[in-house]
Amino acid sequence: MNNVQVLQNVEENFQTFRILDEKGEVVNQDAMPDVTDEQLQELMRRMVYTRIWDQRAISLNRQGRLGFYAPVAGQEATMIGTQYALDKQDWILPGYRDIPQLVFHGLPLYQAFLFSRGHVAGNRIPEDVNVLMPQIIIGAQIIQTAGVAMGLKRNGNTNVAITYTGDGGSSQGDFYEGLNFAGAFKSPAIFVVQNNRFAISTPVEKQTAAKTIAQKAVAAGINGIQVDGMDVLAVLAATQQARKDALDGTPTLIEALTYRYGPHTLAGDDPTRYRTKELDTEYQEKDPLVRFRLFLEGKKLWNEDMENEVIEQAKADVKEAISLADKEPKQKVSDFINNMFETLPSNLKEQLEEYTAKESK
Ligand SMILES: Cc1ncc(C[n+]2csc(CCOP(=O)(O)OP(=O)(O)O)c2C)c(N)n1
Ligand SMILES: [Mg+2]
Repeated sequence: MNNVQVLQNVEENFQTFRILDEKGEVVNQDAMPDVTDEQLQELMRRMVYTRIWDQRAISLNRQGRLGFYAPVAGQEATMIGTQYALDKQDWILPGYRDIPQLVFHGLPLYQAFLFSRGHVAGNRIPEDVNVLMPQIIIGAQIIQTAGVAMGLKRNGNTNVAITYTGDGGSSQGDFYEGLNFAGAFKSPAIFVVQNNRFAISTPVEKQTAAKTIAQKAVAAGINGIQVDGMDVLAVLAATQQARKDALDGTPTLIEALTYRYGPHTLAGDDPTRYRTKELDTEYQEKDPLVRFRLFLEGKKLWNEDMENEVIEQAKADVKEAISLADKEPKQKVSDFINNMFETLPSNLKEQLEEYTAKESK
């Protein structure tokens, strides 16, 4: 086999894994994850809940009541499906958009709102919630994940570490280092690339010459799978398998094909300047909630009343969380400095004194 054939051979082996098609029909019964009817309903509940809270967060941001926010609509199946496959004791190393995974892993919603405001109390993760704070630096959590997973294994733990990045993040040097390290040390790690086709305005076609991001696993000697990231059942099944394999010594790179309907963040990018209407429509027709709703309705497991109940619950929870976040004492500059360092560098001592004096008035 020559080099071209080797590459073709690799690429042919990375077909998109899917269980439900766009109409909610099962196209891959053999791969169906082993879940009860109640668990299927819970997956739907979580996706609906996330979409509503995302809408509320966007409007709270516009009212000036939230700070940094990266919308998630379109990516619910990837976020919810991967987290649902985890054990409570597994560790999540998230990026800035991955707030739903943290909340369903146990981070109180009001703390997610405080994180959005840049308040340090948003990063005081409760003791029993195994998540790190969201990483803003693209790709920085990937090597850490290989290390956290290695630590879990060395301590005799039977848990995994999972991390999330984007199509853009997969171009960072840290991405390759992390995958390689995890493979070499058989770290129980799962790397999820949420390929939403854009890194802010840069299309994925400019990100790599590789046909898939999943195939990058090959060079690291780990498992790789490309999954339809708008099919919650496929995402769940792929992550359950990845978790088993991770504990058996083989990490997995999961590339989830997805789309963000909204802007990159609420800081002002305008998607109409870098995406076409046709592309938006193409992905809206794959919507994870529509597809899964059709599937559940076909099994008589979902109806409008159930949906409305979740919508009301999500709205009420957001209201309560924002009022809890409002009760947190305002962050002072002196808190900020004190929280950053155990031993203060000399150049900040003067500033700390200055702010402490100002803020105690
Ligand atoms: C090291 C680094 N470089 C640049 C940035 C600025 N930046 C923030 S988000 C982003 C795009 C990331 O795109 P992708 O990885 O596809 O993630 P997505 O937001 O689409 O989920 C960039 C370049 C950053 N935060 N960190
Ligand atoms: Mg992206």
